[in-house]
Parts: sequence; structure tokens; C-alpha cells
Amino acid sequence: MSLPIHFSAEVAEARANRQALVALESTIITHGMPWPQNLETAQQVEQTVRQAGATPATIAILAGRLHVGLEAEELEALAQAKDVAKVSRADLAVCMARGGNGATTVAATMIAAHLAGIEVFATGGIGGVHKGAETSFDISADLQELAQTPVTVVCAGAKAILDLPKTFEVLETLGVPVIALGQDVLPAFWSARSGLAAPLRMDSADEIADAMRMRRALGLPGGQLVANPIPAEAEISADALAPVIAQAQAEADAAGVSAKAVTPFLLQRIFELTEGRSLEANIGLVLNNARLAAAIAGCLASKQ
Ligand code: PSU
Repeated sequence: MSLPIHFSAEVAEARANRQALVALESTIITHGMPWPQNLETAQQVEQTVRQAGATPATIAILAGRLHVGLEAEELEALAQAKDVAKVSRADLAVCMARGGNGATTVAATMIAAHLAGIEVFATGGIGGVHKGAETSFDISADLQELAQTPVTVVCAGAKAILDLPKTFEVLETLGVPVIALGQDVLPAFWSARSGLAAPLRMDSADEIADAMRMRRALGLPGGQLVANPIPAEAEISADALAPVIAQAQAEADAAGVSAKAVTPFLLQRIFELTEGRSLEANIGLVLNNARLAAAIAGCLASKQ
């Protein structure tokens, strides 16, 4: 059978002209942020990518078709839709075969980006090893995807709700290069500094693009994870956030929240407990990542 894939008008044109493209995910829209900031942020992220000289391709499944790039009205509808599945590698095909609607996680967005020939993807924070994983075994499929799909993912670190040392241990085991931009420590999503040493450091989009090209030349599978620190004006300090995360985690445990529901539950509770500050930080870091991803995509396109 042929793949039910659809390109938005803007993405189709960019592909025809071999212009720089940046993939964007949709779980952050449907499960990561509340209405209406989710739509406003998604629109701003797309605009930021355009201003930085690349074409945005927001990815989602609509009525069973894999959309690479959404038209403005499709994005608006998705941001308000209920009952959109959070889709990762395991359930992507099932969602499409059933004609369903799905928001793509980092893992599923990487798969779609690669199918569409897009090498760079901007998000907020990847999934990782959850606290208590030694008993729950809750480890995001995003990590395994980074090990096998050749896309450079720009994030602001792994979300600080996770067990960060274990998350980066797993990435090392899987052979995923983790590159901090412009600093020697890894960022922690809402905070610029995690206290963990960065395995690799680079200082420009050009260097990151060169490393991606070299991976390709070596025939190595998998992508790169770029950890771009949140801008200072948007940051919440790790110390201020630690008790909030602990409370949200305790509530999730008490309520028996598990599997795919954990990350959305924690993000929503942290939003409430910080009276919206965590969302402002999240928006600031996503826009910052969109800018860097567009610059990397520009470097890759210019040297093809
Ligand atoms: N970045 C954000 N907010 C989010 C996400 C990323 O700023 O909600 C989403 C991504 O889609 C990522 C998912 O793949 O969170 C991780 O979910 P889980 O921990 O269940 O794998």
C-alpha cells in the first residue's frame, strides 16, 4: 500500500525548492499546553521558524493521514480538539490504519520528519527516564527513537520532572550524541543549568550541522540531541522548581497516574502550582529552540 502522507502547500513548495525545513511536533499542542496558549504558541513557533529563514512543518495525524505541515485552520482545529490520541512509535500505524486523529510525540514526529526528508526538529523537552523507573520501568520511547532515526532534535534538555542522570545515562548507552549549546552543563528545561556535565558542547549551528553530516557519512543510524538552554529572562531556577515538581509527582503517584498520562499530568499540575510561570518558561524555551533549529536547517540546506 502507499503511505497516506500529505504535505501542506507551504511545505510542498519548500520541498520542491529544496529549502530548509524544520519539523515541529503536535503533542505539545494537544497534551503539553492549555488552550488558548497552545495555539498561540504553535503559531508563534511557526512564525519564528519562518523569520529565521526556514519553513515550519508541524506534524499530526488527521483522519488517518500523516500531515507534514498543517494549514492554519487545521492547526486551529487541532489545538481545540478533544480525544486526540498521543501517538508514539508503537501506536502510529494503528492510529492511521483506523483513520484516527493523533498528536505526534517526539518519537513519532522524528519518524514522520525522516519520511519527509526533514533532518531538523524543534520541540520543548524530550521524554526520558521517569523518577521511580527502577520499579515502574517508565522510560519514554523518545530515547530509543533518537538512537535509530537520523534527525537532529533541538530541545531545552529533558524535562526536569524526569530522572535526569538516568535519562542521560540511557542516551549514552544508546549512542546518542547529547550536545549542549554554548555551555559545559546540560540545561534542565525550565532552568538553564542542571548541574550535570554536558557530554558534548558546541557553540554554533554550523558545528551541529557539520556533526550531523559526518554521522551520515559514517553511516551511523540515529540522530543528535541538542540541548539549548532556556533564555535567562524566561528561566525558573531549579531550586525554586524542585518542591513544585516533588509535589506534582507525589500527587501523580497518589492518584495512580501511569504510562502516557504521566507527563501531561505533571505539566498541568506544575502550571497550576506555579500560577502559570512554568508555561511562560515553556513558551520562551520553545521559541528559542525554533530559532536554533531553523539556523541548523539553514546550514544543512546551504551545503547540500
Ligand atoms: N515538549 C514540551 N511539552 C511536551 C512535550 C515536549 O514542551 O508536552 C511532549 C513531547 O511530545 C514528548 C512527550 O515526546 O512530551 C513525552 O511524553 P512521554 O514522557 O510520555 O514519553
